[in-house]
Amino acid sequence: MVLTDDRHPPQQEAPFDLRAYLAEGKARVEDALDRCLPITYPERIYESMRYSLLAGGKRLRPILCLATCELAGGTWEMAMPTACALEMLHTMSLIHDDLPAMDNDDYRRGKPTNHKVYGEDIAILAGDGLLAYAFEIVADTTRNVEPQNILRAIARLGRTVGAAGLVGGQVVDLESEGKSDVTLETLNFIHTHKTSALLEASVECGAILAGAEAADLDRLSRYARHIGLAFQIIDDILDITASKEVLGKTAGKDVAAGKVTFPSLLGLDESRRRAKELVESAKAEVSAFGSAALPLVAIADYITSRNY
Ligand code: GRG
Repeated sequence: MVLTDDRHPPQQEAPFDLRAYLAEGKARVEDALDRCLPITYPERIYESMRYSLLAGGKRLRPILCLATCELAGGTWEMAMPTACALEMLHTMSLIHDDLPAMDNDDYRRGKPTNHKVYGEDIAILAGDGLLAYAFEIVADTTRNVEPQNILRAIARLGRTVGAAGLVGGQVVDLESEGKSDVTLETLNFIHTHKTSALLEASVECGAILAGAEAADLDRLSRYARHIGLAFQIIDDILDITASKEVLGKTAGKDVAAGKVTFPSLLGLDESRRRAKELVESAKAEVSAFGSAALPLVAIADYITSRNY
């Protein structure tokens, strides 16, 4: 069944309480993450994995996955293992990104980075442990979902973190370091692969698990691509305008490293304008879902209004 219905004009919407929605999503995801990764022998690696996984963060990726599963006719329970997997993959990428061989950062989610606490060797392994566990948890604990849809979600996650996604984006980012002639096209490649890819997978996996039709999935993919790029543009802006205390990570790193970013290429005002334009395009994509898309519409707006 295609979920959109263009025959009816949009109804007057009831106000949607995004703050309560995000708080509930975050609490449910954090409870599931806490329960799925108990400390066992060898304790140090589990402690290191839990240190970063349970360090906070907005939990935007898992919440998007829960939201699209519900939009497509499923439940939060059906999507919770995949939501946890997305947060594990995201956390893994942050741990590895912060390593001295990559971005070399000391501070993340308001705390010292994983390698600062556990050492580089354990931090690498904590990332690896989270990467592997993400796939195990989806395959092992997903309930009330068609097996072929679980397989599709697993494949979607694999494509997202590999060379076609996060790894590829990170490689081009590393290659671009210290270069002043990085083009907007290259910057778009980096951002769509490093950042948008996981947000896109979050949106798509929820809908895949609920068995969404191809046309609905396409619409959701386009929504995700727009919010993913907007998210990274705002990230670039916040690196310049926000403080370390608010961000929970080192501020001003891009400028200090001479990194080419959206604000460095286009200026702050034009970058903000582009992010807003992308958010409007994202909202337009999901408007045909009517009130079922209220969480996605509100999350799109939140992306440009967030301050961390
Ligand atoms: C090892 C398979 C493998 C992949 C890793 C290191 C790497 C390849 C990719 C780097 C990806 C990366 C760190 C992108 C930055 C994405 C980003 C904007 C992170 C900040 O996300 P928020 O603001 O953070 O949602 P919180 O803390 O709120 O979750």
